[in-house]
Amino acid sequence: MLLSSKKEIELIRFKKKLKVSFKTSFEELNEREIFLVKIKDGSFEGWGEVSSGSTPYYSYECNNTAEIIIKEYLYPILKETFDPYVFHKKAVRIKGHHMAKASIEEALFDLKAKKEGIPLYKLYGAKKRKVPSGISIGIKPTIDELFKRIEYALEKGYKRIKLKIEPQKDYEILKQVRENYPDIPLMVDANSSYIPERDFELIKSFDEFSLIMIEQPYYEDDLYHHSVLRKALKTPLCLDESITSLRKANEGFLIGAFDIINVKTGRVGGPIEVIMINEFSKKYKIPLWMGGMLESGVGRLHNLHLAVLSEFSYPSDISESSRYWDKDIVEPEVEMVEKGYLEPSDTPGIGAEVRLPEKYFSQKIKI
Ligand code: OSB
Ligand code: MG
Repeated sequence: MLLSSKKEIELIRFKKKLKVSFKTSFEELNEREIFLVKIKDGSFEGWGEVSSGSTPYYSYECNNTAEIIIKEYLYPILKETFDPYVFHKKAVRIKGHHMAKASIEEALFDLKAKKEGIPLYKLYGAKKRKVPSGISIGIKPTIDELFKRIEYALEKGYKRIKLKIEPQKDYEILKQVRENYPDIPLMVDANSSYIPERDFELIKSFDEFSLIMIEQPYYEDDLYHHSVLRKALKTPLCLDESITSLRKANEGFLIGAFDIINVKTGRVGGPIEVIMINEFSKKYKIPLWMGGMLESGVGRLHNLHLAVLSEFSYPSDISESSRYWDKDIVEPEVEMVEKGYLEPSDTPGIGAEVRLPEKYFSQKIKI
């Protein structure tokens, strides 16, 4: 009896080596710091992931800020409730820190789904279907290394290839890629590294490459210049960093700042906000797709259960476990169910067991 009433939150951090280094316009990573939260209620365990990574270079959040927010401000809410909907409402008061909030909300939903014996996607009211899987390729030092990576992606059956770009590492590279691969489904992601006053014409020149979309060229807090660019571009414009909530999706829609949204569970603050953005997008016919943050299997499985929501149409950035790690921490690992497609499983919750590495840093807090 005593044991089964045991409530606890555990914060787990460890470094994990990436199989292939990943360079974006903001950093180069050879390993990723994984930050998991586990919430225990009796014999049930819910898992969530802080998707920020260790640096505040993608957005202002990082694992250290998330740890403070969880311990100082989210833990007190957990003392009041384990209901993810009530938790969400009470956490609204905390400004920003969406990745911290999302990790707890994910763990609470995983816990709830496991208690009810159903997979997460059912709890979200989604229908199971196959989600087309895409891959994000980092900036490479040579064109041959980039071609090798493109060959890998094509061989594995990924439904679209996203190339990371930054000023100077863009036009010539894209030209060579298109000369060698004229027909592959291709897009680019600039991670807010272009400057409106300087790079407007340069970005417009990418129109000649028949890209599916251009993702986040300008600063994350600049919806206005994206709306100016969108009107001048033939290629659809997709926003990632800028869309931090349903409110921002609405604001961006009203001023015509994007055609497509890359939805990330962490960036928007958790599953409930993702579901609200899905409803909004249904109403205004905005295409969505599920992004990624190089999460471990825990975060990616959460993303996968949300990627089956109705408005998610373009291939996701959820790739197989083997694209990131020698061995993922979930069992079974994330694998394609058919060439180029992923599908959430019907096992309760995220649908996998978590296998932590031998060494990790852990803090347990009784609730
Ligand atoms: O901008 O989409 C991004 C990874 C880390 C931070 C930002 C981004 C990315 C990716 C990789 O593009 C997506 C993934 O495979 O998880
Ligand atoms: Mg992006």
